[in-house]
Amino acid sequence: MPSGDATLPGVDDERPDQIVLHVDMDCFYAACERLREPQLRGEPLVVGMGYEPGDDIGAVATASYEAREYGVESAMAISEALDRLPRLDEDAADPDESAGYYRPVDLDFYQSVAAEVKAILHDCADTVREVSIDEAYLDVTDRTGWEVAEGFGRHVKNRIEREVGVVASVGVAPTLSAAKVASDYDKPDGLVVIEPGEVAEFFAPLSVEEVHGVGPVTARTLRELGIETAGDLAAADPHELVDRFGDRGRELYDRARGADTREVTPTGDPKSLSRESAFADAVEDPERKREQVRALAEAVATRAQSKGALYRTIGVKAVTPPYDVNTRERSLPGPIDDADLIEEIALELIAEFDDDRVRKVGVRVSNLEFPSGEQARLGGWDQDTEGDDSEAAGRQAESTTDDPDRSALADDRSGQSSLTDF
Ligand code: DCP
Ligand code: MG
Repeated sequence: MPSGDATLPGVDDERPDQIVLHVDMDCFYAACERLREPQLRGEPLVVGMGYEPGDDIGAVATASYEAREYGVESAMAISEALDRLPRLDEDAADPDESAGYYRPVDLDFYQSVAAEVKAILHDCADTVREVSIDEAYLDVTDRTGWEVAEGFGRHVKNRIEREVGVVASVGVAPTLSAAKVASDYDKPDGLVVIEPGEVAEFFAPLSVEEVHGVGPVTARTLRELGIETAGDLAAADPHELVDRFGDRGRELYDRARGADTREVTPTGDPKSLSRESAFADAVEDPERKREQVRALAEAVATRAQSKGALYRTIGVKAVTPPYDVNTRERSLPGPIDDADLIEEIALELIAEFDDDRVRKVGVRVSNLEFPSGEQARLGGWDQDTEGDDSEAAGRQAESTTDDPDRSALADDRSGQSSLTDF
């Protein structure tokens, strides 16, 4: 829920009761290649997607940190990478010092390595949220304490390195977004702990791009407003940000202050499915609200059906100015899959707000069941991470992934999308 203006930066919105560990492997595909070709250790190494040995087609999937020194970056064309870092003639008697190794992507192998890492992570925490092939959040609240959190982080890092042979960067913090920033802060081979109460302070000097949800377009606009750092963003007038960016402005402001009340939810079955949508201006006309609710109800029903989900609870959300989030829900005697009923109940529930000015409406189904067991198989180490569907709630249009972090990259394209939980 959005925090009030009176909240001290970061303090009340953190969850000091929660210890989150974020793990992100260093130059993961390159690290995997080095497992089977140890002679590549310490060398500039580029792993190319759609790359064939000896060719100059494809794009860089990742580059070792040695290759990054030459300006080679993920997603760069291989031809461009070759301009910056020529391919080493591996048969030459006298190898060129300023050339590098190139290897094609072998996803099956990387997935087998990722599975070994994943097994260790599950051993180190009860709740693990896998967000991509090389990245996961762990809730380690019950496994450690703040006094010894650094040691715990080191233990996880050491186990991965010793048992699998690849290096992870680890961040420990009271929130998911801070843990992610922490793991990235001292890459490669990083271990950074941000303690409760220190998140806003830690964020302050970081550039705005580091704030969860700020893409290049938003960053440019923020710079035009004189906002360069997360600290500038945290100190900005939230109303001005809302005028400029809609609801997202408020969310970015909250994130810059370190506010993040999300919990680590396991990969796999979502707890709820929701869709929400903001009006350009607050709307009073009940018919316009109903129209929006009908569309959202249909979208949620379709979504639930595609996931094989039955639901027992149907809810709506109405955000009234300035930022009051009102939710209403109704539970049914048993689990159902009935699009008409979602619409009917959602319309009944939203009627309570007929006379209110409403900035945003949402529809949600919860108390989910997956009778076919389909979902459990879908939730994997890779991109299909629906565990916390709330993050996807703001994006009415389907995007390629519901992973909170990756989806945030798309924010610049999604206009008035919302990162808020519902
Ligand atoms: N990847 C890809 N294409 C991209 C980005 C990443 O194929 N545009 C693949 C290759 C990476 C892996 O995903 O090895 C993990 O992505 P990361 O963003 O975590 O990048 P790395 O692990 O390679 O490097 P870092 O040390 O910065 O985490
Ligand atoms: Mg990585």
